[in-house]
Amino acid sequence: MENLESLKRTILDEIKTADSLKNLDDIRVANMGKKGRLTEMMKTLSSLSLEEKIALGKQLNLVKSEVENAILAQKNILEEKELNAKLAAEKIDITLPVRPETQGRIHPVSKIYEEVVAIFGQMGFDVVNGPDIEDQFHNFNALNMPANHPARQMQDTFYINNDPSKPFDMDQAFVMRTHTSGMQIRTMEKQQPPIRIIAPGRTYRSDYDATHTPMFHQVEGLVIDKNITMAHLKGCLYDFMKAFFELDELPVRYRPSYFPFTEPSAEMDIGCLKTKTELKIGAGTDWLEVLGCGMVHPNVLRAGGINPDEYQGFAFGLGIDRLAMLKYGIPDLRTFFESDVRWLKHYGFTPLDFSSLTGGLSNNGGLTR
Ligand code: 2NM
Repeated sequence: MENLESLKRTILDEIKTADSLKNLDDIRVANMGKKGRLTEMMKTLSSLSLEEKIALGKQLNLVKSEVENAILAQKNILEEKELNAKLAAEKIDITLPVRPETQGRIHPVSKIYEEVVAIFGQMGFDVVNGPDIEDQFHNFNALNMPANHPARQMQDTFYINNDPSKPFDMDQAFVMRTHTSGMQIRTMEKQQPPIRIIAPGRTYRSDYDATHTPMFHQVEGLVIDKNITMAHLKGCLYDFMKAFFELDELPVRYRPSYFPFTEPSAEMDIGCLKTKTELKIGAGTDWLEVLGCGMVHPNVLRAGGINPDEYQGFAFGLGIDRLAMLKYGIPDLRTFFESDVRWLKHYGFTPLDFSSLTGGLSNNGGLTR
């Protein structure tokens, strides 16, 4: 009995000082395993008298359960310790600011795109996207631009031979879309009014100088419902321009114009002051053209499957690249697409100043562009 009592104390001490789960398991095996100390003692019981067997057996079982409990308790302690050590080692300080050496920049075109989507999104417009390669029906015919319309000529439009096994056929050819209006037609085909969408994306025309590149970015908008008038067009675009240039007051004017797909058509100008070195928007005696717009031509509504006697709509188109040039004072459009990292570092934006109306639209906070 003395023996068992002191063995028990030794084992419990060993358990208490075990400093790893491995160490603890070794102790378990050394005492309760097949050849463990307590197991060996159990084996000796068979050689004892019945009375001794009962007495020592009882003692041994008590010791065994005491040891088992001690192992469990120590196991819990060690597991918790190991978990805490692991957590401490893997700790991430999420309060650390973004590394200042971040090199990536958001292109001004992407920035303006985000801003335009944020403003029209807030007004309740949905964004629709579509293919850069269009068929001529969606790019021209449905937009009241029949065959032989001047804008369809080779000089302006990139035509694509859509069947390489046959000679080029001007009538069957696809085109690189010259505007995103095809998406307005597709939307009308799918959905009856009310319609309120913007269609942003890349557009293509055969043109190249300081203010024209063969690929450029457009956002077009379309609103169709019962009793839509030119007053809705004017209010909507006025609100947009004020939000976009972040001005409470902005002089605007609409000049009569011509587009095949709208009647009447207009161009919108905003008031500005042009000096030798600067362009100040929102004040002064000069005017700056910012977009084209008009009431959707009845032929266009019909082509989209909408009855012009029941519904009216307005539409507009604006150039994202041109807006970026104006807002950030970038003089040459060609530099937008040269992928010069020094240019991007100068005119680009850090990824964290994303655009929302609640966050202050351009959200520069006077920091890095
Ligand atoms: C512009 C100017 C005026 C326009 C028209 C349409 C459609 F498909 F609804 F008829 N979409 N976009 C439009 C109208 C575009 O860009 C200068």
